[in-house]
Amino acid sequence: MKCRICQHEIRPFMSFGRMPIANGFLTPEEFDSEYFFELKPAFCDQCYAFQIEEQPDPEMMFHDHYAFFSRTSKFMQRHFKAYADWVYSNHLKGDDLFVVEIGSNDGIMLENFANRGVRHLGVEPSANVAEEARKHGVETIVCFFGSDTAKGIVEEYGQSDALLAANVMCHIPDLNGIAEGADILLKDDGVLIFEDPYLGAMIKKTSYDQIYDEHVFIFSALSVASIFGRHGFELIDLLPQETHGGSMRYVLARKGVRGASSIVCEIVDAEKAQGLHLPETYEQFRKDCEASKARLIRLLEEEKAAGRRVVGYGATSKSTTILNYCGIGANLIEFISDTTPIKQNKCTPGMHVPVKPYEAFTEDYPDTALLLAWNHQKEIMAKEEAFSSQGGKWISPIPEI
Ligand code: DWN
Ligand code: SAH
Repeated sequence: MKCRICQHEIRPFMSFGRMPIANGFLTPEEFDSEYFFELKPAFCDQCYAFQIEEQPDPEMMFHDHYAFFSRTSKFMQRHFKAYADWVYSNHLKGDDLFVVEIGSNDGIMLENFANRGVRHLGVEPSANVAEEARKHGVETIVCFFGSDTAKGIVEEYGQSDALLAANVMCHIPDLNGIAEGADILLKDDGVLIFEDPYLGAMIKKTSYDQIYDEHVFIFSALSVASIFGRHGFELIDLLPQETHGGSMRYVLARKGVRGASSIVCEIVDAEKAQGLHLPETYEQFRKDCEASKARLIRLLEEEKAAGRRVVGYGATSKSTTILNYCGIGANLIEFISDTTPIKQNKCTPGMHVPVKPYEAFTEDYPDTALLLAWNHQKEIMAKEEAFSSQGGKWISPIPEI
């Protein structure tokens, strides 16, 4: 295969096997026509882009019945208010400000700009979540962001002061097109700011569940500097985040226009010390994934042998990789509870575990809960004190089983 960024010849270093669409929750009538592809990660040692070999077409993943609504986590609502406030205080100056967000989902971040009366626009291809954003006063257009979209926005609204994103840049295969779009859209001193799950955290925690169809890339400072450096942008700041199991916020501007923080060099050095630029790091990651898989299966089999009821908590996209890679189905977990209505009373992609409303968990506590939404551990542990204190046991597949 060729690297999506620099066209260098690269080879996958492992396979997670046959995978369905991670957010493709389905009914039994749809089992026969379910789509599968092989999930194989690869690393490019020329431009440092960690990527998957094959990604299904974007339209198969993002459409008018997309299953992920950002507002389901109260913690993330607070996070996005803080993100928006930080952008406003640190990167927006002057009057008649205009902010664009890629992948604005249900408006969780942009509503904070709307509330301040800042001109804003969300670009969101999944029509159902975009509709939810509009209900919160967030102006949204339903389409994929790219250079053509950027031209259209400039014609209608003018250039923007900031182009923002969260957990979407890593979903987009044509990042060269995104960088071109950013160049068209942004004013001369405009900023491109985005955050995504961080490669350094994924390697450290063996959080291989970050790898699924939507996540075509997992970024590091090294790769982001290299990808956007090809298009006249430079990294001027980096802010590590605890969200989604360990993320990084990247701040970019046109080369030479704004000063760069010393943290950029510090983090790049730390990434080299961690070996994120070396192929052998990914060989070790493969071994760590295999060991993690073996431990999780063994633990769930022990629960079953002891006659204990195990239920999954949070039908995350990430869990599609865990369940399918480890072969965990209704044989090992009874069902998964999730608060998202569109996922409820359907089955999980690939392994077809029933997804039930949250009440199915609280009304008849299992012996053990498999915490598939491990990235929301703090929020969930606080919410489920009653389960834990009556003897309920948790298994978290990541970071340590
Ligand atoms: O990058 C992405 C991130 C932002 O969101 C997307 N590609 C898709 C999605 O990934 P995910 O599905 O792994 O995200 P979460 O936030 O880990 O999903 C949490 C799931 O757990 C949701 O379905 C809601 C559910 N949940 C729950 O049932 N009870 C969540 C919380 C906090 C709860 O208390
Ligand atoms: N920003 C939100 C949503 C992340 S989920 C959050 O952090 O919670 C990823 C979102 O990006 C989905 O809503 C999806 O429809 C959208 N998306 C995917 N590809 C896109 C593209 N090329 N342009 C704009 N949005 C895209």
